Amino acid sequence: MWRRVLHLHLVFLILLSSSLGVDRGNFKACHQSSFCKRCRAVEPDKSVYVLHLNTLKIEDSVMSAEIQNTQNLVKFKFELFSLSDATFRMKINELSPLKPRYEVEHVLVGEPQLERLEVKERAAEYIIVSSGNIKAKIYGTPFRVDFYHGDSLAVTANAKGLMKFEHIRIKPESKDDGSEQPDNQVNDDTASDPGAWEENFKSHHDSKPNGPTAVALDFTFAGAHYAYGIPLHADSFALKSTKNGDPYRLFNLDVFEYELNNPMALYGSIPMLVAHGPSITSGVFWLNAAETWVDIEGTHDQNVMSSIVNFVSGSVRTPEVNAHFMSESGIIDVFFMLGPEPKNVVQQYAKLTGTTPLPPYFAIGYHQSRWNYNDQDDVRNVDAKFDEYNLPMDVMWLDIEHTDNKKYFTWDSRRFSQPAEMINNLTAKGRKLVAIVDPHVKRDNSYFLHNDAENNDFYIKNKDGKIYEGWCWPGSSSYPDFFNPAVRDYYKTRYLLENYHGSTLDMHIWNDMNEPSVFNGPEVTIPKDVLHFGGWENRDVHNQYGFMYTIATYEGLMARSNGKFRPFILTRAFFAGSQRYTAMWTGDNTADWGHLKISIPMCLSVSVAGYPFCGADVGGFFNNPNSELITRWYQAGAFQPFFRSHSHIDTKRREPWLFDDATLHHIREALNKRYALLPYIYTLFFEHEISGLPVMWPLWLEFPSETAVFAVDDEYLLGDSLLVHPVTSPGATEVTVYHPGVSEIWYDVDTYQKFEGGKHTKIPVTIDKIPVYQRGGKIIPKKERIRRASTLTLNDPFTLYVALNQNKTASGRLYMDDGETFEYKKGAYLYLSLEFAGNKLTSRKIKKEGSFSTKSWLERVVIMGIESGIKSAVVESKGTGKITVNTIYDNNSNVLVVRKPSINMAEEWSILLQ
Ligand code: NBV
Repeated sequence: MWRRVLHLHLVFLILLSSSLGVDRGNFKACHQSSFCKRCRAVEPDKSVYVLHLNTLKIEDSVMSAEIQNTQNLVKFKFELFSLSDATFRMKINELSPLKPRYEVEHVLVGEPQLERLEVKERAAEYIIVSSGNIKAKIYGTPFRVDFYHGDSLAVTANAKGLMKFEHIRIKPESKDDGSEQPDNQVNDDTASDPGAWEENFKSHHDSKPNGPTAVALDFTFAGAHYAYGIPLHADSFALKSTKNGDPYRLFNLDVFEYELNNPMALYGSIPMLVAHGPSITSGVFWLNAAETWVDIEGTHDQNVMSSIVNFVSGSVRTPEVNAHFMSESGIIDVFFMLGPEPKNVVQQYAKLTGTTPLPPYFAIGYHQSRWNYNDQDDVRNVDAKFDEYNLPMDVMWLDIEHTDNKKYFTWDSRRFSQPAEMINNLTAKGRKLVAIVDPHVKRDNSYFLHNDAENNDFYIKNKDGKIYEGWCWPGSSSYPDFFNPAVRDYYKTRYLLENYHGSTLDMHIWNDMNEPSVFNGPEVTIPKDVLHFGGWENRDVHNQYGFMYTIATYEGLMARSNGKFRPFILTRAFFAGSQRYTAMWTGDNTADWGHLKISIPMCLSVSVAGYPFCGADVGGFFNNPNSELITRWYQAGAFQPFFRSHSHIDTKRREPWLFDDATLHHIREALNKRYALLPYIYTLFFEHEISGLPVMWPLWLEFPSETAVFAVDDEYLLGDSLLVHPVTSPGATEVTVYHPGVSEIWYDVDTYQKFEGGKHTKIPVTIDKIPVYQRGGKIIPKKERIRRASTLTLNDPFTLYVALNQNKTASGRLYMDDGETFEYKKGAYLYLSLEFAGNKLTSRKIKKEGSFSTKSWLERVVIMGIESGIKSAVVESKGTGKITVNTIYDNNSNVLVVRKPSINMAEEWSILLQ
């Protein structure tokens, strides 16, 4: 048996690793996709779509009208919904389709809240409707809509007239005698396209029973310098012009050894784009789960860049960005988030699709993974070594080899004979386990999951109605249809402790390969013509499959503890809405500097698309990092939301102690920095849940008018208070850091050296240096006693780092709870507002009621940028009364330390410096 597994593994490796880097030939370019070609061929300014203004109706919050294709006379239903929070929704569907077209479900958090629409102006050629601060000007001929925030034009739909809506039609030769065109058949670009009714790619045939069904629309963002988002791509944060290459592609795929700086599709897709300029930010959310390509013009484009320059100097046109979305099927369903500030757009999107619920505390600690830890002794030893070498670590991970022959929900009985004991050994030290559960099911009659799936008709089907079979890790596999609620319900029960033998409440889940990955499928996934629940083709729903799978996992983990404990799930495939259930990572990267560097823009892109819990495999998945690369990667990863080291089965073992002493030391330092910051990062996650703001912020989120930060890819803000500029090049002796904000002050967190905002500075970087800066005016809470795992630090004392701005004030927040249950939803938490002004630091509860008590106390306050002359500090709280404590001042760094104020953090208190 082992030999067979090994053989399969080898065959696969030989098949795939014969080339270095991605095999582009495995994946379609736009010119190999008939619908992409047709959509891209639409010529600008020749729109054939008109909106008949005389058909227009307005009822409360909804405006509807008929749109018509003037060439083939097909009619469409146009609807414009005015939503709360400066958002419009526009839907266009066939007025009377031959068959229903797929409309995405499960993504929106609920029915969006509607706002009343008012008619502002009516003319022969247009109508203006408004609601609150936003308005839409709808033109009839050609059809076009301008969306405004106040009087500023933000987005125009169909600005270039690239709209396309291919109605469902009868196949030409299917007319009985074949003599004439069927009734709804037309002589358009599909008639001459051999790919319209069937398409071949490599050895794969796509039968396309519904023929051409593409939808496309273009958007122009007036005043925008760049567009961002539409993840996941291994590319710059500011989207590039696609004029001379392929569009950005959104189609969930398992791309082996993905390449950097290109728009190829990767594991996850979020069709959310944010366009930003100094005076307006707006976003477009294209709610479509089919394969989608997006052309971008304007950004990084020489002409536009020079027109921006000219604009600044008073001539030529306003800068703008154009985005052209093209999807293979579905309807046009698009949300316009009209800002006007960047934070508004991010929050408007969060309102539609939801936020990430506060993760358990351990999930933001450090994760130790590898494909694979060989057996339970290996796990035990690695776990013990982390203690031996004084390295904090919260979670150990098990990859696919822990199972009985890749039958998920089982254990290899020889190598993991006592899984529960193994987990309890971790738990005893406050640690957790994560085990992988992939969606492909081994077609093995002795496997309960396969039998249950067959007996209950749970698998996705070929178009002929037979169960679809593909090749994956276990060999011949089938794929449960997670669009079917009965399948999700069944999976949910698999996670119950009585069903998942050997699991415990301390074991969390990793969902991989859920694009889904099929080794022998077209583009390494399932064919487009396989059928899901409700008769929808994979073509219609593809990008949602992995997301539906993780919903089942989430519900399973919720059910197993009766909703008591917060689940932690990592997913590789994702879609809009995934953020409500899972963390994600950037997949199979490589141990090289380029991959380290790109982890920043990749995580920023998902962050602005509403998905905060992002990380990249620390060290790189493929190949072996040298000591410098692994050091720099830990240093960078320590400041990213999800922090996990992971590596391919064929790489050398790379636990930190396997490197030289200096490297081990630097890794330990990076881990310690992460652990000290956990209270701050946890507070950011809490605030994300309630506000929708990300954890990792692009600089323009906080400094929207500072054009110098618009294309920055090598630094970011962690929340509003820390600037992070990881070192991502080999042999670096210095990096150029941009400290944003002209009137800001930034303090180096290691040396307290001050930097003025609005300037580039060369910073020397020895191998132990992580350039991180605290913003003047901000207070950061830390816990500096480093223990084996974050869960053991619950009652540890805090140090507050107070960085003064030019006005000698600062503020911050601190969130605390039990770190693992949903009791916080019932108010069992502390959320504190910390303020420093007039030489007095105060802590007040933002939420007064609630029932969370803590043993944590205030151990130290470090104040940066303060003048000398302070003699002592008077602490006042209910518990302590008024007491005077010592302070120490350092003249060189202008830092004052208040020692042992010893106040319980659950109290309201003040410290007056005298
Ligand atoms: O399960 C094995 C790997 C996993 O380690 C990795 O993190 C995933 O992204 N998995 C992909 C399968 C195939 C890797 C070539």
